[in-house]
Amino acid sequence: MAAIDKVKIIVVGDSGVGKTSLTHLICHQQPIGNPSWTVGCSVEVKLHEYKEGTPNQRRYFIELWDIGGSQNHQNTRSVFYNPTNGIILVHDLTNRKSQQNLQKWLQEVLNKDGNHSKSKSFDDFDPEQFVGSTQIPILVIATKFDLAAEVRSSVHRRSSTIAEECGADEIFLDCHQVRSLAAGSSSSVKLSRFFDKVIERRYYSAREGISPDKRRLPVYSSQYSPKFYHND
Ligand SMILES: Nc1nc2c(ncn2[C@@H]2O[C@H](COP(=O)(O)OP(=O)(O)OP(=O)(O)O)[C@@H](O)[C@H]2O)c(=O)[nH]1
Ligand SMILES: [Mg+2]
Repeated sequence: MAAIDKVKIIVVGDSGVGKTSLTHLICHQQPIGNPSWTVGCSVEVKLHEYKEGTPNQRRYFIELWDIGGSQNHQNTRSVFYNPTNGIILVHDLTNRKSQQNLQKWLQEVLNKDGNHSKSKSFDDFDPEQFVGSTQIPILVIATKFDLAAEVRSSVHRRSSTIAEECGADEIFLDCHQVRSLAAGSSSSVKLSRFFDKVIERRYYSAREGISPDKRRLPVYSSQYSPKFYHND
């Protein structure tokens, strides 16, 4: 039997936003009861069917690297970042600061990627530019949807600024509910599409010289107009 290829995805965000709960739900299809703070990093694996339901369907391992968000480990966790094939940015809908901090997280991950040593100061950081140049697929996940009455009641759920700037999809969910990622739900479809994108970039990208499907490579930066930051 042929070996199964894998991709590595980094899961980052502030401590307590629910990264471990989310990772567990994705990989085990059941909620984790009482997660403890992640020290360092914990890796979970999921089997994913790439382009499921098409003649090109193929099985891949998705490695989710759940990074402990505590400030105390900021200096040591960069060893987990390089290389990475995709990034999941997690914020908590009951904690606005955690959303604002995603810009810092993205910068931290991309700076340590090895290709971006000429990075500028935090103030100069432009997610659109970085994402456009790295072409690493990004997904934004907003947790604690069950506790965010305001967001739940709005008909047109607004994506976070960082998701718009990165041209990334955003998923809103309650990590305690299996049905949050039930097969066929819009969240599950978005997640699956993100995994496909990561695999496509890693194994079918033009840069790798094996591109059976160039036309479908996603373009991240050009389709979004520049936006300024705001705090609401
Ligand atoms: N109500 C609710 N609670 C959640 C949700 N997701 C996570 N939690 C809770 O939030 C707390 C922190 O969750 P973790 O998954 O440990 O957070 P983390 O991001 O891994 O934190 P660090 O490991 O410190 O970086 C736990 O008590 C979870 O049960 C959610 O969607 N809804
Ligand atoms: Mg954790």
